[in-house]
Amino acid sequence: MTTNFQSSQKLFQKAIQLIPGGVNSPVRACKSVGMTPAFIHHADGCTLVDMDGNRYIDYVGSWGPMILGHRHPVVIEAITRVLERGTSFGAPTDLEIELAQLVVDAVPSIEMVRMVNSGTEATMSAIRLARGITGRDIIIKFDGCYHGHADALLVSAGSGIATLAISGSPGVPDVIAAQTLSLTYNDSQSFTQIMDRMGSQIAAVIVEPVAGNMGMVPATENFLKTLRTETSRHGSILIFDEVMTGFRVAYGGAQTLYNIMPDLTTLGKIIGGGLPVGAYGGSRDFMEHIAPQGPVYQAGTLSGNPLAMAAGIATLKQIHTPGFYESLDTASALLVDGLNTAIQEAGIPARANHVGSMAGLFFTDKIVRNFDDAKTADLKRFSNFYNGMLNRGIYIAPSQFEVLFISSAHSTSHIEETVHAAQAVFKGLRI
Ligand code: KE4
Repeated sequence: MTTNFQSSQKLFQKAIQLIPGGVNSPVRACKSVGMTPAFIHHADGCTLVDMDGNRYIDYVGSWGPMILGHRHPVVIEAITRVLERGTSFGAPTDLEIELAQLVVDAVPSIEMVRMVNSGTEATMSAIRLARGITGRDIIIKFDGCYHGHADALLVSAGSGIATLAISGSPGVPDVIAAQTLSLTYNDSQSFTQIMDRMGSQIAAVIVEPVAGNMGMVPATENFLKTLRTETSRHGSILIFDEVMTGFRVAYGGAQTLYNIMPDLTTLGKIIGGGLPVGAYGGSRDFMEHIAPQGPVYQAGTLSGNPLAMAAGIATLKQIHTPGFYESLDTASALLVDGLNTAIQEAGIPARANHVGSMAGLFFTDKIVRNFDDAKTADLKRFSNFYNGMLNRGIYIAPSQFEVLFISSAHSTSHIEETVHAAQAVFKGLRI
């Protein structure tokens, strides 16, 4: 049982004097679950330790990058080795070629790739490239999907926007927001109707192939096939935002699970192994539009940073080993089956699911297919679940509209301990 948060609370009081909301990313503030955040001292494997010495089994995994768990030896060794060469040169290195080659070999729709420093930069750049190639302005996204905080994409977004129950953001000019249509996820019919009406004006359609920012909501195969067919028909660019799903749900990303090839793919999280990396890639023909080869501008001081490249290379090499994803899937199924059994025993309206090592838990008895379904979840009950689990040493995302990540560091006993804690907490959530 977690005993005290005194050090974290003292630090939070200092942090809010200096940093907006005391955090450098809103969802970390734990506002939606009525908490102040635990300040983390260190991590190892699947365990986090906060500043008060409380230990947690970690299912946030830095919001996705830590598929190997924290401080995996091969990652630490790679960073340490490259550190001997320096930290940043602002010039090309062999390491960027090595990571680019790993990405090109892994992701079937990518022939060329540009490294950036975050998922936001990746999606923002992919949208600019799509607009540059097509000469069109309007883009389509889907309610509840989150693609980072670029102006064009903060419309009806998921993740922190959904968590804070805000529709978009002040500061995004109406003229910019007006260029973004946000439609219903998994609704092929409404998408087709819009494309029939204005497909020739659509620069790009961007989608999370397995949504992880409204909770975990997989796309139906029919929906993704419709996006592919309609964008091809109208000359629009299809972008799979695989910042979360890339190398997570499969080594080649969700596009290899569905066998549907987007025109552009955005990546992040796992390819940086815990250091800041994003990337966008696609066919040579498309990517050669990017400066300095082509006219579409995009740049970054720390893009391709040697330490981040080293962490990404080590991570991808380590996860591209026989049986890695199968064992992750087994562990994830053990967790989800355990949670669903505990839910049934407690008789509460909730449901867990997973795609590979991305798991979701909704406090609603509806089958969740889109953001409106997700919003039927009982947020108070989620908040009580969150607090109960944290007090039992289980660290999940402080939002109903996020997912749980399982790493190769989560052993069967960690999963069993998690299910045991959930059994106790679910019982306390009975109506
Ligand atoms: P970043 O700019 O945060 O690196 O990536 C933005 C992004 C883009 N696309 C997808 C599918 C994403 O999930 C994200 C970021 N994910 C959130 C968690 N749901 C990051 C956590 C946070 O905002 O602090």
